[in-house]
Amino acid sequence: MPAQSLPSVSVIMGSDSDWSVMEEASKVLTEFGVAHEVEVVSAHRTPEKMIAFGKAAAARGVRVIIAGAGGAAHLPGMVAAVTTLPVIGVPVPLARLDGLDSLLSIVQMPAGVPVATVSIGGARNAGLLAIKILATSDPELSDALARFAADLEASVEEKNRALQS
Ligand code: RP5
Repeated sequence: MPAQSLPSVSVIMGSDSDWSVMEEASKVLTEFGVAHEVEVVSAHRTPEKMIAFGKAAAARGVRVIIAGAGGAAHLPGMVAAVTTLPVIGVPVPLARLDGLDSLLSIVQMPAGVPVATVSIGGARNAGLLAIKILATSDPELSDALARFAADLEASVEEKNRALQS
């Protein structure tokens, strides 16, 4: 496999049912040309896979892990416990409790094992945060983020002008 196609970001989720939320992370990574992988890894249903995955990720060249889960959302925290890589947690909203359960399961990590938690369903921001982490050592990605921010600002002003007219 050529070096440039090795995934820098790993997007994992507790179930394939999380994909409708988590695909927003994959989409923004693709927009920025960031090589990434997508995998279902369940803290409860495939615990041994989860530990092996977390322990091997850094050695495979992964630099950031985005982990989404819903309900009793233990995946981000458990993966963070077995890797030195930064882990970004995405609380996936389920049919009940509107994702508050997922948020609280992910955000209240004990001291020493951080997970950077985004908003409920905030997979796109998780992708952007992963890109920002990679951009600290990648000037091209940093430039792309600056252009992205300028476009965002311009789009707000455009909407503002439409409102005035
Ligand atoms: C969690 O259980 C998954 O992350 C998912 O959000 C939730 C429900 O999974 P399924 O029953 O839809 O497979 O571990």
